[in-house]
Amino acid sequence: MTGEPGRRARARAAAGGVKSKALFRRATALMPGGVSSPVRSFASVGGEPFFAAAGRGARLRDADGRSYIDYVQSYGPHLFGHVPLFVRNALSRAIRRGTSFGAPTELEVRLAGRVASMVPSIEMVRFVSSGTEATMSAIRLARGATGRARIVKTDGGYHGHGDAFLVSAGSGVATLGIAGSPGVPDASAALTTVVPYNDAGALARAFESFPGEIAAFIVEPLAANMGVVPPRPGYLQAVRDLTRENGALLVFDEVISGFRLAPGGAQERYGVLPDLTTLGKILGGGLPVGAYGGSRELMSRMAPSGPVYQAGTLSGNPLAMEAGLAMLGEIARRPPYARLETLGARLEEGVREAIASAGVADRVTYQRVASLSTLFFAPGDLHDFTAAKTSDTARYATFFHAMRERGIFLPPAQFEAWFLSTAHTEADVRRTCRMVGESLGAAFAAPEGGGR
Ligand code: HOZ
Repeated sequence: MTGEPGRRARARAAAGGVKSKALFRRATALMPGGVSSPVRSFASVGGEPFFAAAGRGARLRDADGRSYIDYVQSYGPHLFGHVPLFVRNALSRAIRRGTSFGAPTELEVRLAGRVASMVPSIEMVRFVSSGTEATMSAIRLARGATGRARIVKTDGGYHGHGDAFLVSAGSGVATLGIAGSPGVPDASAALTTVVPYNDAGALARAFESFPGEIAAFIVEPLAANMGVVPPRPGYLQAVRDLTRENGALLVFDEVISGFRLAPGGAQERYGVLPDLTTLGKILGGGLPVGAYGGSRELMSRMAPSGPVYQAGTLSGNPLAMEAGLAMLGEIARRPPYARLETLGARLEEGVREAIASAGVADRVTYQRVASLSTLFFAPGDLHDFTAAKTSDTARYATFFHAMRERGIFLPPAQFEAWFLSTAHTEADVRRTCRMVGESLGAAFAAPEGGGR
């Protein structure tokens, strides 16, 4: 899929495609907000979403035939772009054998072996069907193993939509300005303590306030659901030491960072090992999958080896396992990290030049780690969610639409990451940087950002 929108195409894009509009009308009558996950609705940037028809490599085509350079990449699974050939081949092999069995398969054993050999802290793993399921289960295990009920998470940290995590959460929760969620019982929310990201002192104080009560501290080692906010030097080691000293487990949510920052994820990149790790996204190569893992001793507490219960009809689904094996196999055969770093550095350089040329360096910050980045409409180095939230989200909305009209699909929300894949080309990146320049102009032309 190619196609660079000229002025006419841009005008069409601004108006929204006819087919997407019709689909959205039907969808809103049948599904809440017309979507299966809130961020897709464009609720925080205004306007109507386009409907995806097909993806290939770095490109996404919408229902009206318009093509975008895609930096959403399904929010992370597509490390090699949409449907790389090796995933397609693996899936066509797998589907001939069956879609789900309710019995264990060799595929699970092979994928578990790969995960254990790649992720430094994992000896045993349990497969589930989503990142949310992985984090919910990891916390249940942490509570079961420690006999404690309280968990600590970070402000703006997002760990899926389990009750325990919908307290000061990032991602779609932050985007929609929802503090928590009706339906989460107070008694459940009361067991979650929130501390700022990148603040080990605050975690130390939480341990002082609740001595002997905290089962686990769960954290994205590289925060990517408040936009991309890297850990400060020493932060991850400090929380490792604090959890150990206080008899609590450290849970790294690597649903986004797993296999993306290094074969062993953020724990390999930063050299700090958690007790439990949650995985998803890349692990399933675009199919619904999640996993959690840790030491043999800890994981053996899960049923049926141990008493902590968790189960799933589609867990270890053979199609997802095949796609996962294909992804991790490709990572082992052709490690993508040097290429992603080169592309990421080019993108960063170009975006920084665009920011400087637009004369908005005092109002915009670009933060990047490897293939993950965010352009914040706020100044300075941002270290936590309080700082990230100072972003001018109305300007982000105008910027998002200006980029979309120019054929670049960014997350329709300020507090999400841009995802690069190995399928993006240098030309894609150059074009993106030019469009960033034009779109910053549009965003700052409007007195208050605008949105739609
Ligand atoms: N959990 C994804 C990363 N923030 C967003 C996907 C979604 O909420 O639909």
